Amino acid sequence: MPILSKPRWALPESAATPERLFRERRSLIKAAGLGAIGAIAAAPAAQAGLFDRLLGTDGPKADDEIDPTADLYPAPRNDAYAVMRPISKEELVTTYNNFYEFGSHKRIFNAAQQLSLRPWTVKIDGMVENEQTLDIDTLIRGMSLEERVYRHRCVEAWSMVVPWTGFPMADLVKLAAPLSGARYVRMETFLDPEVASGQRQSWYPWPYVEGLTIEEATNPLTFLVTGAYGKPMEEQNGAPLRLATPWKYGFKSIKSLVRFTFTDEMPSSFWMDIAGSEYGFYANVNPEVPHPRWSQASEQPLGSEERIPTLLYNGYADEVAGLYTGMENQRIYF
Ligand SMILES: Nc1nc2c(c(=O)[nH]1)N[C@H]1C(S)=C(S)[C@@H](COP(=O)(O)O)O[C@H]1N2
Ligand SMILES: [Mo]
Repeated sequence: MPILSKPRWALPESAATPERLFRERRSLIKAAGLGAIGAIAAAPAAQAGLFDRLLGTDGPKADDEIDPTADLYPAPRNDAYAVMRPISKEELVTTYNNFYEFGSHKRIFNAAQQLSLRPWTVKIDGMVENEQTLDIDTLIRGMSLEERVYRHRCVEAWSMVVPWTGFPMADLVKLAAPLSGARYVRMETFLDPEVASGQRQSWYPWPYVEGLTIEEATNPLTFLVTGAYGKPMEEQNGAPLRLATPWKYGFKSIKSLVRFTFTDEMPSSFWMDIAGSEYGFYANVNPEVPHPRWSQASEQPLGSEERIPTLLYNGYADEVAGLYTGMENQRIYF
């Protein structure tokens, strides 16, 4: 992940046209060894649908229509969470992704369509009164969904602004009813190497794991996301359930969640296990604390050619700075 050499999104808007996506699908077809079809690929873009079918996918929006919770969208927007920046283009947010389960590059949106979103269960266990395994649709329908526009700041120094739909994580914590000794929540992504080619790369410590303190998990800003842009979320963005902690670097926003474990021990995480000297537990955004290998002073919004200054706690200091008072000597910024 966190190696930013030549940002592909630092291209003009025109580079993200459907035509460009079409060309990328063509190269995917070739990569899949379908050389003969590659010859047809010289045909006009009108044929894009044909190639989509050959690939067994209709692109990023393939299965919105079969989502059993689709009727819940769009959810009412909560205007308490506004951002003084333009919302990122949906076609960028759904085609430029970090999701190592499907590859360690940004163009995983086609591969991610392989992820089957139903049936999907979410397990709540550990130090709780109510251990349970919930069907995702029961969970989502049991919550009151709202839309919030959030910033997202990747540790690689690109950023985006996304209208997420979801519910406060505090509501899930309430459902779990943690025991008084529980201090952290450990979260886990699905594990299925047959579907996720990245998970066949055994040098990574799969499954992807992240953690929060209970205080962080119950902060009103901490959001469990089920949708984006007024629809159920796409696989590549972490469907059917992902975390959004917008004051932290993006790798904390763990995707495609299957498990929440309440514990009295600070959990390690996927990136802490890979490179603990570069990625810590708290990972709060701070422009003054550089990554060991690059500056965090500024960032490049997706689809923009101009860099903008990065803000302390990614602009959410009012909401979250209080969580860290008295912790100045700890590694809270990476
Ligand atoms: N399971 C899982 N969750 C993940 C990642 C990942 O590789 N696997 N990447 C993280 C990183 S580094 C970022 S920046 C965001 C990217 O979210 P997006 O693709 O929706 O923009 O997802 C985070 N959540
Ligand atoms: Mo990231």
